[in-house]
Amino acid sequence: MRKWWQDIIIYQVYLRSFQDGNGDGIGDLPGLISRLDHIKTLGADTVWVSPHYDSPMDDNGYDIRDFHKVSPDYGSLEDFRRLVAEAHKRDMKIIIDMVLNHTSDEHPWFQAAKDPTHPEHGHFRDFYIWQEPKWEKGERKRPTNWTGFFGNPTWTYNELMDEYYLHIFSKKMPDLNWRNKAVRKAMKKVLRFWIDIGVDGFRLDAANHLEKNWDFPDASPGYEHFSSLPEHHEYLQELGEEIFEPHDLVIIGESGGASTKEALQYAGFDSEEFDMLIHFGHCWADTNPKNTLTPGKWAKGEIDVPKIKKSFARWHEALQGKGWNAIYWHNHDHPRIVSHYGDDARYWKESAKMLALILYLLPGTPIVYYGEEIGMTNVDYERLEDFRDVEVFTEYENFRANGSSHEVAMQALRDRSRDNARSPMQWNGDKHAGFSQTTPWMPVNKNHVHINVKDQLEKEESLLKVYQRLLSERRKEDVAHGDVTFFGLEHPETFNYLLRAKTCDYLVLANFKETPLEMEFPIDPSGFRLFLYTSDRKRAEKKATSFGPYEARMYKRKR
Ligand code: TEU
Ligand code: CA
Repeated sequence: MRKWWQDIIIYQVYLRSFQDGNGDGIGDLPGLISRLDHIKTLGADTVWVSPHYDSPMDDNGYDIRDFHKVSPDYGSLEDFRRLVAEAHKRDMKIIIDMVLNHTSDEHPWFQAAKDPTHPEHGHFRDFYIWQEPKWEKGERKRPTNWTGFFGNPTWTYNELMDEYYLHIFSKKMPDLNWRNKAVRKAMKKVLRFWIDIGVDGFRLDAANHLEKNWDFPDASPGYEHFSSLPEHHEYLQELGEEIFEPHDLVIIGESGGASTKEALQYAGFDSEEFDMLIHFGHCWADTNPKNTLTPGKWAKGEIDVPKIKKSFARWHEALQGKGWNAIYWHNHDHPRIVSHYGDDARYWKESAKMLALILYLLPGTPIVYYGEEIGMTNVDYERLEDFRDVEVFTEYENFRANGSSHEVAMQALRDRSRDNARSPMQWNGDKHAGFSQTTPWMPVNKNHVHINVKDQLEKEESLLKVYQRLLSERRKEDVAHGDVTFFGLEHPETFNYLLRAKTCDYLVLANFKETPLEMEFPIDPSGFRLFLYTSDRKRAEKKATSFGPYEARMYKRKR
């Protein structure tokens, strides 16, 4: 049976940077409402809004202080209700970001938990994860040597408690204890609150981290002790059964590093956990393990194109006919896709179009990240103080401690930091890019003078127009439910596939790299007409076998 969320096209909005509605330099709900029509014109019909809740903003709202309140930065509950109403009026849906794994340390639950004299301490203490210090040679030590996702130790000492609390993200984001039934009950209440307001679904943040290994063994960084442990599925099933299933919601779970072994458990049609999954299988296919100065995701290396293709192919295969895939290039935790997998200088336009063409004719539910449709690039900041992300500052210190120079550390931030994808939306070429009347909370990219929505709406050949065409084509031909055959998964440069849609077939051929390429057509191209392309039309039309830098073509054949 077909579900409504199989036919949606999602647009992810990073609220803080999308549109300032009241002139304080911060994106907000009224601003978003005023831009719903842009999203609709693009061809998307569902908005995933990053956390809008009251928060001290240590991690831009992923640190929630009050689940039932809208951050004054973003507006009021009234504004939120208006967003839902305005979206529904346009036949659009609203998905909100829900953080289950942790709260802010300023949340009343944690305030009570950390203070033995608080009247409700008894009830709230075990909402979080406390451990006694380890003592070594008379010195107080952390319970384990784990490192969290922002590059810092996962334990912070609390004097009142004389114990450490666990936080796999920043120290202002204590982890909730999902083994505690009262926590699960409290979070269900939160979910119901927003369902009653009328949201159409949730994107569940960091959903595979809910369970921890309470033996607390030493391990560095130790991710395996707080990621993807079997019990987290039980918590998600409980939520699914009691909350998600009875309401006709769409649930998108974020489960970084999830393997296809878990595909059906998460996103199978019979599963009660998610409807679709965000797993990042194709997102960091260009790391360099030899780089010890700025290691891990920070180490930029050669792009492994087969790895990207195989991830799409593997997930497609795992869920085909049995579950549902989300398709996306990136989100607010990654570099901008054109800078990351394309080229944001000489071949900006070609590579951005190539990336769009190869992604948006794949089956599943697409998620377009704001600014992707105009080819927004990584930030151009020269100074550390232009960055905003909590992670940037711990990691900068780590890089310096590893021995990297200031310049090397800064380059790693410009290449890989999450701030790359969080700069203000580039609506036009004005001083603040049409994002705000005043200096934005985070500097706009200088390239907004030539990369912006206004300009691309006026130009027939723009990237934005390609997005519009692709998304409308997808809808018309029911590509979400199409059948894909990948070609040449081992080939280091091509990205080729055939998509069988409702009434026609699409042949997508691409050179993923800058170096020109000779490529044989993987199937007989007779009957196919060129439909979308990134460069020289004449050459492409002739079905030439030579592909220029980042050249991609999409051919179409009626069946
Ligand atoms: O990110 C989650 C996240 O980064 C990890 O859960 C991920 O699984 C890990 O890197 C393994 O690859 C989400 C949000 O998207 C992010 O912006 C927040 O900072 C974070 O949760 C904390 O709420
Ligand atoms: Ca504002």
